[in-house]
Amino acid sequence: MKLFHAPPSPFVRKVHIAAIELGLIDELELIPIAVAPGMENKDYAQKGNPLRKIPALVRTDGSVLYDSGVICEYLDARAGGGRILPGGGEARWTMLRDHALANGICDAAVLIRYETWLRPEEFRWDAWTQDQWNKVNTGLECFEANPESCGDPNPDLLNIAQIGLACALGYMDFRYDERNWRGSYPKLSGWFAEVSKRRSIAETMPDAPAK
Ligand SMILES: N[C@@H](CCC(=O)N[C@@H](CS)C(=O)NCC(=O)O)C(=O)O
Repeated sequence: MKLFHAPPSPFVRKVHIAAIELGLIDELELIPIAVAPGMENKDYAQKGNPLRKIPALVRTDGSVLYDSGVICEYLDARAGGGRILPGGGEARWTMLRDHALANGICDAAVLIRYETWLRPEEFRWDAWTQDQWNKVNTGLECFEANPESCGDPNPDLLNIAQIGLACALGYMDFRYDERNWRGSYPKLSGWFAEVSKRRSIAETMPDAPAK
């Protein structure tokens, strides 16, 4: 299978981590691609994701899956099912909700990056950016206040919500280190320190500054 990939993307990283956790990483070929709003990427729009967003997964039969949550569910099913998210029951809904919260934090953080890096300075909208920061903060506050949503940082397998949260915190470190999120969220800080010792997290650090 081929995974369209860029190390800085928290969404791509989520799939990468899930593949390592599930023991499927050797089945994935990482195809580097640069994406950003405004880049045409016509070929990728045809062969990958028509929305030109990453990740997209090309399966062995040539069919394509996106977005990151769908790909993670597919990998889970391929690894037997019920491994990084429960196959059913109340626990599944709670975990999908927590995953959506982590994903929303990533969405807001990535949009801020586009606003402050890509958009010409004269068109920037400060109130909008502050609103996105508010979403990041209230999302992180929710995890900080609900340790059960973060879960055990040393499980046999990370679950999809934990993977999403680790990607959100990793993206904060990568793009917004100066904001020192650890000072505001001490429980998340301790949780992330433990989780970061895992192979899946350590090997997928977004260390390349260019997108
Ligand atoms: N909901 C999507 C979000 C993917 C996403 O926004 N990826 C960013 C990279 S971090 C992207 O492809 N941006 C390019 C664009 O918006 O044109 C997912 O979970 O896969």
